[in-house]
Amino acid sequence: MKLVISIVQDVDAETLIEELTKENFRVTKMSSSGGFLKSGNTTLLCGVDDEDVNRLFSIIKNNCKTREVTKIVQTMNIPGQAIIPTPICVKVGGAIAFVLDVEDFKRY
Ligand code: 2BA
Repeated sequence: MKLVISIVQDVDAETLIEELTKENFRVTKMSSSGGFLKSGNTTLLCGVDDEDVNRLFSIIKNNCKTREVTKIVQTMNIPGQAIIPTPICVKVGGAIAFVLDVEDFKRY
């Protein structure tokens, strides 16, 4: 068994969870936020049998889009001079996924 931890954008989360549930995956949703953009995202935990991992990934791929987000960073070109807000563009997602081996799984 594997534990797949996926980090997805909030806008994709509800549809993705619906699709996963329809396909009989079990999902735990956690609210999270990214260290770089400091904005909200969604972390999903899915415990899956090894043979279902690829099917899970194809559902994630089909439901998570890559988007460009503009972040304003404060830059100071010369020390002591004014701080200039500078927009930078970053590509977020579709999804980040970590796959962990599960040593044991119990449901009581
Ligand atoms: P954030 O940390 O808010 O990052 C959002 C996007 O900003 C990233 O998209 C990436 O394109 C860019 N980015 C992140 N750190 C950067 C840096 N130091 N310099 C320049 N650009 C940077 P994604 O890679 O698709 O990541 C989306 C979210 O997934 C991240 O949100 C974070 O919450 C999580 N994540 C990504 N990689 C991770 C990792 N290795 N470990 C833990 N969480 C991760």
